[in-house]
Amino acid sequence: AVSAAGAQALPARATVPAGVTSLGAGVTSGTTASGVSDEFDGAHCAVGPGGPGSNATLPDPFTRNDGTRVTTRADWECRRAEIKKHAENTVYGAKPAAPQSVTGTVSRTGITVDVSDQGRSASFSASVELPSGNGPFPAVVVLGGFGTDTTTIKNSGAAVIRFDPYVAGAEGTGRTTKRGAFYDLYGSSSSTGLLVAWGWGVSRIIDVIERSDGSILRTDSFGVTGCSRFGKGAFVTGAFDQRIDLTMPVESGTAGAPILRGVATESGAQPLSSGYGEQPWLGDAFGSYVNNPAGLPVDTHSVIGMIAPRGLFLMENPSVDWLGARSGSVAALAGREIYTALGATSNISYVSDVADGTHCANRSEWRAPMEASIQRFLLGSGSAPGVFRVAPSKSGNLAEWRSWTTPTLS
Ligand code: MCU
Repeated sequence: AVSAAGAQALPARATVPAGVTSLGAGVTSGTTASGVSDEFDGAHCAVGPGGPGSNATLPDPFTRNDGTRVTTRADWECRRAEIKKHAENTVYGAKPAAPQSVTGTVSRTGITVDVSDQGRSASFSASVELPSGNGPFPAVVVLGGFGTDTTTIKNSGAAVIRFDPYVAGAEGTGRTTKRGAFYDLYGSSSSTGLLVAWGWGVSRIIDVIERSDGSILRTDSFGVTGCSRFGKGAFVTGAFDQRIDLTMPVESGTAGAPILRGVATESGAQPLSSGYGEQPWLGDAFGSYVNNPAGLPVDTHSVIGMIAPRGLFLMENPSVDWLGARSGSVAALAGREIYTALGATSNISYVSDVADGTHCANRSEWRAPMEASIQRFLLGSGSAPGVFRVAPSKSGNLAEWRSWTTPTLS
């Protein structure tokens, strides 16, 4: 039912008993285009202790904590759960299980979210821009107000949801004085960094849409994008919510897609100390790795593996050294090995051979792959672009960064 204000009122979300996947029983929206209906499909996986030892090159994403290697595609679900735990513990901080209650409204112009968990609550909103034509439309959440080609998103047939990440996690705070909706619920000294807090905000927007009647926005088809610091946010948002069918980080730099081990030595790239210290984007635990990235049990190629085999289109700018595009290309090359093992090589695209060197410019080179990605992963038509074009000036060599091979998974 649509109220006088044009917004659909949503039923309160049931409290989820411990051990039950948050959006399981009672949710009628079915699986997303990516085939996963949950924010996280590995809640049932037993994640044991252990992990790779210190390694100057990229840890083998296919070797489990217990030292065995994955052999089937089905194994990836629980290997992914191990990677997620390592990534939370050492890089980003933990993303809490879905909150006890999420309600809100979806209208043709905006979304409201009311969330509460363990006696604390917060509210926020985002604006909606619909494309032309008849809905319901898939939606791409655009983090932040700059550097995203929203015209191409709408021309491709998807709605744009403009979300200000700072309402979920503000910049300009110390690590024990964090602010925003996420920290209203989980505490101002939460050790979770802003990137996960931003992704948590997107996940709650998805909760509201998923529970709406689906007449304006589709309940099962979501993308995320953003540029620069919001490219970091888009990357992490896509990794930590498997309902997102398409992740499109733009010029994300250190703490985004580029391998952390790489930006530590790449000439001119933002150093890890700066990526950690400029804003509390990363979790507090990363402080121990700023001068020791070799000690990390994961790197961003593993985070790409959290997104795999869902749609991913990485966009980078080779003209600004600070953005670490060479390390970005290594992340994409190594991450693509995981897509290949899962039989989905063409679901990852990478384009950095762009002419305009302006940070966060709209680029003609990205238009066609973005359109094709939206059509394939959000609308289910056409084929995955599978483009991989690396700027020669910032082309990394995967062989220098790994000692593992890519298994053939049954
Ligand atoms: C690439 O993203 C960041 C970068 O990490 C920061 O060092 C710089 O201050 O801001 C960039 C950004 O978000 O630019 C809009």
